[in-house]
Amino acid sequence: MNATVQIGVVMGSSSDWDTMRHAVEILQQLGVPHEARVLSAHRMPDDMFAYADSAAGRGLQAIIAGAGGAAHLPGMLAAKTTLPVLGVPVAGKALGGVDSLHSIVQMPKGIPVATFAIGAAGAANAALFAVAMLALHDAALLQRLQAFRSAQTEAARAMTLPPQP
Ligand code: RP5
Repeated sequence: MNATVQIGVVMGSSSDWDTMRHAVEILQQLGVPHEARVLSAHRMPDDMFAYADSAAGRGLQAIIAGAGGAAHLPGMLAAKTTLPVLGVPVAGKALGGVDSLHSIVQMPKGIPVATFAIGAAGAANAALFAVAMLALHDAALLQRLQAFRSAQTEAARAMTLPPQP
């Protein structure tokens, strides 16, 4: 039997996957039950609302939503659910992701979206933030998060630079 999915990772297009896979990889690495799917605010609005309406009832604890351009997916999900929504701006070709960042971060008062950095770092950090929230009530997950941090610290300490002339 599958564990109850705790984190939903959704994105506006399959073209967002190369960015959003960084969130999924973190969740896989830290053993968080999750799901990932395309869910477009503009191309499939009814599906987006159905997803938001059913998310809490299915046991989800947060939704990570990535989109590019006129990136309405995170904000419209947040409008339809009280679950935490973590927004990831995906970089498009025309405006480099600043358009997506502004679309996601400038929410009206009352409907929050936690907005992360543009691109892969934002996707990974959204997943790490979701893990940190879940770890408040999951000691085993907290241990895995701490081990992840320790490994990252050791990797940084082991970094070297090219020989200097
Ligand atoms: C947005 O439009 C998606 O999130 C994607 O970033 C962007 C382009 O989508 P495609 O035309 O590549 O499907 O809705």
